[in-house]
Amino acid sequence: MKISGAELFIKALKAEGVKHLFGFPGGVVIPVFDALYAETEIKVILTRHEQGAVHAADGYARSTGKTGVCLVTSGPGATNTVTGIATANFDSVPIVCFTGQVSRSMIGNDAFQEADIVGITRPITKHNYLVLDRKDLGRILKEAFTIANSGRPGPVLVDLPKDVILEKGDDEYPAKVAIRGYNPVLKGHPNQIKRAVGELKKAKRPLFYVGGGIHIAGAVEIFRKAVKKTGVPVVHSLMGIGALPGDNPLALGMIGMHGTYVANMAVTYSDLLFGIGNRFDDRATGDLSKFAPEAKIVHIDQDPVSISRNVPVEVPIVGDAFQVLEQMLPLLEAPKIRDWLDQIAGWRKEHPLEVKIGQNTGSGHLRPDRVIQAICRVFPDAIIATEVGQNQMWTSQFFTFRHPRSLLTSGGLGTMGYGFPAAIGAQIANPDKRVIDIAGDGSIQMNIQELATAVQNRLPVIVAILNNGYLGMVRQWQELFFDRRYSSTCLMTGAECPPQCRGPGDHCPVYHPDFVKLAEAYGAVGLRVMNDADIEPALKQAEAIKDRPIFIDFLVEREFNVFPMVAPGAGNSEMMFSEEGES
Ligand SMILES: Cc1ncc(C[n+]2csc(CCOP(=O)(O)OP(=O)(O)O)c2C)c(N)n1
Ligand SMILES: [Mg+2]
Repeated sequence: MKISGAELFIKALKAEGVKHLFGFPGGVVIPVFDALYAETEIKVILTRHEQGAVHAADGYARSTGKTGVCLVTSGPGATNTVTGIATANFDSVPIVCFTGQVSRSMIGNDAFQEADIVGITRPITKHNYLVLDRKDLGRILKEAFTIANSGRPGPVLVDLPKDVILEKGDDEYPAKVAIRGYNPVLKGHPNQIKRAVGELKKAKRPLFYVGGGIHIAGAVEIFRKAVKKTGVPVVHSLMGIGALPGDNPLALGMIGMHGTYVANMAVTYSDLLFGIGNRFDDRATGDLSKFAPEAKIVHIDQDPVSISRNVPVEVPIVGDAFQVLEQMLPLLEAPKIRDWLDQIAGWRKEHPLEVKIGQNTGSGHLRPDRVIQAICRVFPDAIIATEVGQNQMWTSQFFTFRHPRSLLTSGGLGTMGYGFPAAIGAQIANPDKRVIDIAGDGSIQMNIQELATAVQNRLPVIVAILNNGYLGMVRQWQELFFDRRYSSTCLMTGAECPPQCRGPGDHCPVYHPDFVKLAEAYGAVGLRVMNDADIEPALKQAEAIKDRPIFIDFLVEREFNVFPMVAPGAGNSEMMFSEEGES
């Protein structure tokens, strides 16, 4: 039977089990949206910006492991996806992004709304395609879904010229494709596995160091078994959060720039660092010459390119983290590490990451750490998204994550504006869970238009804005390294401000925008919290609302910093700590 390209597209989505598609229409993709018009199996979620569509597909994918799908038009629609695609690429998130393209005869003519999106996204996709022949469409669609969610997952872009969308052709959608040169290795090499097990057994100061790959591979449960069997303590990167419940005694926390003292000390003095699904990224390693100087390194990773890229690895194991751990588990033995565990307990006591009650810094504003701890008490099992900046780091420090895939955060690219649309995608994928975006007042404004998407779809996403009136993380760097010259980081600036302001004071204008009114204008609920005593009641009020998004504007202390901090260029053990009164 002959069907149009658009009809084959719908057939492919159904065959792939796609239930939700995040999109935004435009001229060349009208026929595709038309084919979706009467569809009941696939629900189209109309976002208000293409960046929102990609982040929503990303949040959908990260929270479930399923492939997120989006569809946008050519030209500006396509270019608006770039940040979302780069975000997903950096964090290995499976997405298939469909873009419309001008008709084949117009490509290269500077046609209306033409953009070379395949050229633009080549370095930020796992793979991308421009479909130039209708007879290739079925195969390309199958390849796109296969590549996105196998091996090390990532975004795949498929650019669909308008005339290919319209052209009638065969209706075949292959059940399987063999892709030349693409064969992800899943099982680890048995000899390497034996070597790794041997190193772990004889180590005196071993550490597991896990990254996002452990969630992607669905390896959290088996990893927890490995930890139980060996008694080896665990540190993680930002993306590895949730691999071990944060309150497990062997969980030392995050390493790197805003890692815990105990994790950074342990990594510095370890003699065996056993990496699983991590990248040895610079935010985690600090100065490489001072990173784990005494450690032998074992590294399990799906992507051979990640191995020995930043640090030399003694025992490389290419493979899927789940499958490798499955091979390894029966062989693992517990090393004798009593002294090491005692030393770690000592570090933990020296600088605990805890908040001292009753130490407001004087301005009467809330402490962000307490807000996050309250969110954790009221919603211990929620899926948490974050924006980027201090809000993100405080969340990693003060929310106790217990479940895999429960933190959605832009780790590699650090994309402000990611959290809210990602939370929307996660809420659609997980209607029975509570999804909370812990946001900064700067970041939330980058995709604020998605409030309309959340209201329209009756999504009870909670957005907890840690409103400090600053692009706080940049302001923190200015405070610490640029003599408090707060250049372009205050979000409250008005005509009444002194030139070259160096901090908040009586002169500050009122907050703007008014997030409560803004939420209400969209048909959401807006709450404002200014006192400690009101934090939990506001969260409980939000908990009771199930049919609308809720913005909670937490007015936090304006100049509160994230500590400990490894200054840029320093080694992980060279941490800066807070001033008096902060923890
Ligand atoms: C799209 C984008 N632009 C700029 C930055 C640089 N940046 C990192 S953190 C930050 C401040 C974020 O401010 P806010 O959202 O208020 O969070 P806070 O640090 O105050 O919690 C900025 C500007 C970024 N990460 N992403
Ligand atoms: Mg801020």
